[in-house]
Amino acid sequence: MGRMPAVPPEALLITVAPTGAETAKADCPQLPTTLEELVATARECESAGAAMIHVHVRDADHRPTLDLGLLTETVDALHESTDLVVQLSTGGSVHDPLDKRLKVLDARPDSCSLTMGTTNFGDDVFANPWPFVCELYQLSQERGIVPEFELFDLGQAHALTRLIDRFGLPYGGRVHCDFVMGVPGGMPGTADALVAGVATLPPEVTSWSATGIGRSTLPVALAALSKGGHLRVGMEDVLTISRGVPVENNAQLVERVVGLGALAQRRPMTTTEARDLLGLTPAQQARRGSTDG
Ligand code: KMH
Ligand code: ZN
Repeated sequence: MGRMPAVPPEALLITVAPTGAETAKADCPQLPTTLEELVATARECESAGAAMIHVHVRDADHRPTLDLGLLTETVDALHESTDLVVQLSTGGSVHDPLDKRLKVLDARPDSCSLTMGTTNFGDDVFANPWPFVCELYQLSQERGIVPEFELFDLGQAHALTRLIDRFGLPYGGRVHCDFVMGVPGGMPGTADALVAGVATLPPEVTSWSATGIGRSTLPVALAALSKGGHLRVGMEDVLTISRGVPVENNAQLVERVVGLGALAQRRPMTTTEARDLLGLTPAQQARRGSTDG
């Protein structure tokens, strides 16, 4: 078992995933795609109850990019303007090459997403071959970046056992996973699939969250609360607040799950608690700052 965090069970980690790589700005003008929009969204979501942000960056034409300068500028701006745990996506878009996805860690986020296997992704393929998973994991350990293991399918939950057996625990000693459910090609966004996923997690896992894509957002959130898990929400994952009604902004989605959490007697986790949960203690962060220069 990993080193267990001292965060109380009523604390609910809410991660906001505000942008993603799939939706075009032209189709959804309220999607935060500029740095100013992203920072404003991050501040609103932090006030609403989010403690971590999962970030995809867009270029000047609002298209997804893994440009290292933009990624670094974004991490720095989010650290300056918020106390959120900043997690960069290493998944990028389905068109991003593996070598550029490894370079994301050069932007020095607190956390990085790390998807545990290849998934059909609509009509595309989200490639995560085993050697890439191993390389990204070892790089995260070397750089002192806490991975969040993204699980799109049951086999990926099982692959986490293989990864930890082979390379040991992540930096910080905690193991945090996120079930990404309801992707066309991955596991369905159902309570049954979540229960199977949680039962498959290796014993080293110290915390997990879940998100349901599109209309599976509510069933997955309710099932995750029932199982004592944490939540990810945001416009990366869902663009309607109810059938046919567009999401106005990311904070609206955060506020909704704060309300669901309250019904389940869970309150939003603070950013300090989130750092403890994920193994990002102040001492470790200070050490990272001084050794990485
Ligand atoms: N955009 C998807 C292809 C991640 O951020 O790590 C991959 C994704 C997962 O969103
Ligand atoms: Zn993502």
